[in-house]
Amino acid sequence: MLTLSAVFLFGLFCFAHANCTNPAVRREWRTLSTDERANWISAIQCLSELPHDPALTPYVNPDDIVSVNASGSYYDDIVYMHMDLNHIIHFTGLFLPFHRWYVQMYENALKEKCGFNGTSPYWNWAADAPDVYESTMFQDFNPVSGLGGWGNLSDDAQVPNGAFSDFQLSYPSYHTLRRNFTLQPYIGLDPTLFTNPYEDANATFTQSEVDKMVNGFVGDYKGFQVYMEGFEGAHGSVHEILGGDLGGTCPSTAPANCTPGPTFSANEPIFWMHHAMVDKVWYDWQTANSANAGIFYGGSVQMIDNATIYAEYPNGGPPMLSLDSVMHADGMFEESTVGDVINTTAGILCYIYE
Ligand SMILES: [Cu+2]
Repeated sequence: MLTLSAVFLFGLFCFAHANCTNPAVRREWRTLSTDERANWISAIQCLSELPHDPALTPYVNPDDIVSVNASGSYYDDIVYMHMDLNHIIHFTGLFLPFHRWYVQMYENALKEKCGFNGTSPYWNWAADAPDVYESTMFQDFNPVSGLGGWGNLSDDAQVPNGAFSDFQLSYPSYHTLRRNFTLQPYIGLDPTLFTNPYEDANATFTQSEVDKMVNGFVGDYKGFQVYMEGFEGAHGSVHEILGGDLGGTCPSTAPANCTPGPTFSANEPIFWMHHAMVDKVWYDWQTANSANAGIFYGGSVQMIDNATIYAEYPNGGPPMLSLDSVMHADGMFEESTVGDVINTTAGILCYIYE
């Protein structure tokens, strides 16, 4: 016979489990031990050696990307999702929730398929903003635990050292990982969108900029997202300052119609640590003021064709999104809603940041 207290205890257990009482703690890359770094890196290399998953089913099929390469790896498949969904996950309300979800799905894949036993690390780029080129992130050439340094500019900016010096990528064409330090990435771009074209990229992701984001925009989800993601914001600047794959530049092997942009930026393993940091800043903002917790606002349609329309809809135009909006997973993972990931210790998530 089930006593009342047994029912109560059982209920309490389920309640506790579903409500994330023991969240994973995401830590900064340089606080990880050498073994922990090697474990993350070897799991990534393992994903890049697993075969293509035929379940990959592009949803958007934009005409500015190449088609699926069935000879690619499982890592390439995950990159391809970001290429396919590019226009619905950037400059729309999905930017923050999709990338939060994407980092978690990636971590799950590292664990389930490749023996990763940690939690997603982040790169605190604010700490390196004063001198990104000389950052310790890019000075660890250990072939097992080091991220490697800057690319060789006489060899298509391919990274010549560290654990990813032979990291094989399939999109937009076969190449190995590239990094090309670019301090002023905005010169020559549309000056109505990039209004400060000579700005140094690292000026936009300093600690004082992070503080401005975390402590500002109280109750203003749109304002927070746009400051982070908008033109010359911290998110894009980190992508651009690393250039190469993270900057979405086309490799020399690419077809002539290759379109540079955010699409294949997940080729760069640092992508995941960059987006964990973007997520951390969002998390810090969400927890900085109760008016920020759980709020969401944004449209579903990218509106970046000109400055006038962008000014009205910087995080997407109608139809508007809600916490119930479903995020596409291209057949690779189970689909989730925005509401499933709005809180890192509820829904399908259970982690905090150190
Ligand atoms: Cu992205």
